[in-house]
Amino acid sequence: MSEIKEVIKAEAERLGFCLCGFTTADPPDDFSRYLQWIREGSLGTMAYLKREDTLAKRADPRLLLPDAQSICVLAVPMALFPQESAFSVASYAHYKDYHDTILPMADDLVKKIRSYLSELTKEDGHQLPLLTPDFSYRICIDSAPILERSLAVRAGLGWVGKSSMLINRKYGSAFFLCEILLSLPIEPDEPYALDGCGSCTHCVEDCPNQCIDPVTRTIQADRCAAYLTIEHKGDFSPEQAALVGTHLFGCDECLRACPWNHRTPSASPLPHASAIPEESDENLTAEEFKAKFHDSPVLRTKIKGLQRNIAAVRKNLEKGEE
Ligand code: B12
Ligand code: SF4
Ligand code: SF4
Repeated sequence: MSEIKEVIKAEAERLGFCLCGFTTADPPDDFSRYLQWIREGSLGTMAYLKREDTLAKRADPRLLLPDAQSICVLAVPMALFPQESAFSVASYAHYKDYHDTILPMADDLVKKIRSYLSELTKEDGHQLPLLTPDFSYRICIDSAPILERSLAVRAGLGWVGKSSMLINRKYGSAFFLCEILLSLPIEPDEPYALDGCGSCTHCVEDCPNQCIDPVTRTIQADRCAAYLTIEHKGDFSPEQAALVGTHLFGCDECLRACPWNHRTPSASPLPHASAIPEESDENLTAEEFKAKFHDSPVLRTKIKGLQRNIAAVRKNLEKGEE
């Protein structure tokens, strides 16, 4: 059983995943932390995070794949790009939309597992009832209702930092997570039991909006510049516009502040987006916006959202000059 795990880990590395660990498909112990965060109610317009059906799935991943027996948790590294403009753009927006680019990597891994198990079955000349090549699976990347960071801790990838980011000793926190739920019974890895944050509070101090709670290791999302510039629907109130600061799209301040990211290997297998947002995008037509950002996560804000962000940043920069 552990041989298949080693085969999958080696294949994951070959495909460009920097981390790969396994956990069971059992409900995560800290769903209560999620519920508490929901109750505190700093969701802003992200109401989808508290829908009854998706809460149930976060509480029990087997609702996403009824015969799931194990979960393969993977990470893909990204570089933290230097900020070249006063209108700052999160590093992940330098890459093509990661939902689209990580999916084929995970699909390839599933194909490799299937062909490995087919070969094994042929070689052995008999059926392996538990490790069948006819296994079922489900890939989750960000948008599925699953507690990605909790499962990553349980699969041994790292710890949840005060910034609420999942951090690994070698790769810091500049990476994306992806899970493959499998009907195969693969031996789980040891959960990550250490806390690499210690007495550090750099992210708490550097967060421009003081929205990090170092005790619960969650953030007050409706004050977070990443939320406001990516997820917030509708216009900004004057207070929200001020909280946007100089962030045109997303925010990396708590990643940049983290000492674990200062020695992160910067190579990423992910392809760069055709364009990154800039101040002059306020003049784009809807068609030009779609064409410019066709492969970028910026599409999520829609043209109105991007123009709203540009207007807020410009005003904040002007205020700073007064
Ligand atoms: C909603 C969301 C957001 C919201 C809210 C973020 C937040 N911190 O809650 C907003 C829009 C603000 C956001 C911003 C960003 N996001 Co986001 N986001 C999500 C999403 C969809 C859900 C997160 C969520 O449920 N939050 C609620 C809190 C309560 O849950 P949680 O963070 O998982 O917290 C758990 C841990 O704290 C855990 N826990 C486990 N063990 C322990 C131990 C201790 C001691 C403690 C205290 C807690 C704890 O319990 C909690 C419940 O499970 C996930 C994808 C997913 N499906 O999980 C991506 C995700 C978290 N985001 C991601 C990224 C990359 C970002 C940004 C960096 C993007 C950017 N540059 O702008 C920022 C970073 C901001 C930040 N500090 O978190 C990555 C993070 C990868 C990583 N290394 O951790 C994810 C996993 C997406 C992915 N597949 O890669 N995001
Ligand atoms: S993404 Fe920015 S605003 Fe949000 S918690 Fe991190 S530093 Fe604060
Ligand atoms: S900056 Fe310090 S406190 Fe914040 S997540 Fe990184 S190590 Fe932890």
